[in-house]
Amino acid sequence: MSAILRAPSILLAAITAFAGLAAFTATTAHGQIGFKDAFPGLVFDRVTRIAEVPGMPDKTFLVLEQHVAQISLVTRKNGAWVKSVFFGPVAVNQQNEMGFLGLAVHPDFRNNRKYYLSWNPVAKYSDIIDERQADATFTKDAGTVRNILTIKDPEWNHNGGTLHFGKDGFLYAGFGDGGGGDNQFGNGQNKGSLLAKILRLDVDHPADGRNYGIPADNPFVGQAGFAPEIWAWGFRNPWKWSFDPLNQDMWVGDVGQNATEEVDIVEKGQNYGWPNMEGPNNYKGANDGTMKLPVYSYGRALGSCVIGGVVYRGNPASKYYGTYFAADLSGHQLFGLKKNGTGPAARTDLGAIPGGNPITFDPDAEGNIYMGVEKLAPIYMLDSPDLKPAPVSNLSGASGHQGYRLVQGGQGGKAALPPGDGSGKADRLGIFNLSGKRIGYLAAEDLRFPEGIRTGLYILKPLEAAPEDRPEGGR
Ligand SMILES: [Ca+2]
Repeated sequence: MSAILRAPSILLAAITAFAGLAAFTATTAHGQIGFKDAFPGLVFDRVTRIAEVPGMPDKTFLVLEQHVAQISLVTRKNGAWVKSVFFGPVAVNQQNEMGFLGLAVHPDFRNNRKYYLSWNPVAKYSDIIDERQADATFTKDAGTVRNILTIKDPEWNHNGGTLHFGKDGFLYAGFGDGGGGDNQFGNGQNKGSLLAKILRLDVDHPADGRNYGIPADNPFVGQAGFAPEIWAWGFRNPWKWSFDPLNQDMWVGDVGQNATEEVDIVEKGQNYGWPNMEGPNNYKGANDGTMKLPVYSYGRALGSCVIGGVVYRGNPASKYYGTYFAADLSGHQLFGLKKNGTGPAARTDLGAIPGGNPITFDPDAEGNIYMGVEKLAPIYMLDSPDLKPAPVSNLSGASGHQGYRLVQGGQGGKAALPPGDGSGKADRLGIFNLSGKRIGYLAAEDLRFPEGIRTGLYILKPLEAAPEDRPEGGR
């Protein structure tokens, strides 16, 4: 990561300069993806996470600003996006890669108001995960905090810090090798260290003197020498990673040392090789025969610091459905990867990144993809006719009904369907899980998920009345 330290006075000047910013328009070549200002009129400093909050009455995001050390609430109000302070600013370590690094909203946030923040305090050095709570309005942090994990970290670089909940309800957290260079602290293959690892924690059931529980099916539970928190190991700096919203594949961008950047689809219990290997190549050792190869890697001609991205699941009819969008910090090129069976992923270059070094990609419930950059700037949204949600009425469902749409939702939240997409013509929509089983209904006029349906990815289909509950006088 490049070093950009900014004095407060410069920050103020930059804010002033941005006040008159006209609508951002990207020029795009044929077949390329453009970028538009996702929240016109708003700017953010070094955005490391753009997390949609499920179940809110208006579309709402929590935005993490790395060095300002603030969580901003961004909400759609009366047709405009409004930014307010949710939490902070607080004092953090502002050395380059440190600060506010990761945020995950609890799957049951609408009931327990809990969220998780990973960050670095001023004192040198540590990686912290805290559990925090929103207040009853869901628009501000309540001030309650419970430390989940504090890891001593020898250097300012290679901290990782990305957090996400899995569909299994457990919190996954990635951490780098401690920093310096060339794995100088020996954490890459140290099975007892939480650094250079992806961890899986049960934050709802603290046990055995820890502030979290160890899921019983974590891969190394009971194995001598292994920290039981470990889900996967052998990473250098898994700065950004994400789950494919459809199938939970864990796509990790692991930043390389001298020559090679790598993208892994991480499997439970597997070793990704650092520092024996850098990308697919032997580095300070060799593949011991168990180390997994990346699904994609690239050299210095294309960049020097991979920024892991997200898999697009916004529209099953799009040519980009299932494409992993990512970029390089210095390469400034958006690229797409598509998994080729079990073989390596194929890369397509999709356009120049505007306005700075990308540092995070995050999706919203409809599958739109947002990008944060390493300076004071707008948040961008990937923009292409191939990334628009398709009208329900234009899609054929396998069942022969008029159409379907894949949405994220649950827990009483309102399904976000664009107005006029045809779903309103049906009296109601069936909610199907990804196995095709109908688990409930949305009234078309209200579009609220029943409270009992857990937040997740569902298929909605305009539906005729089911035989068991046809209204009186119905067919
Ligand atoms: Ca570090």
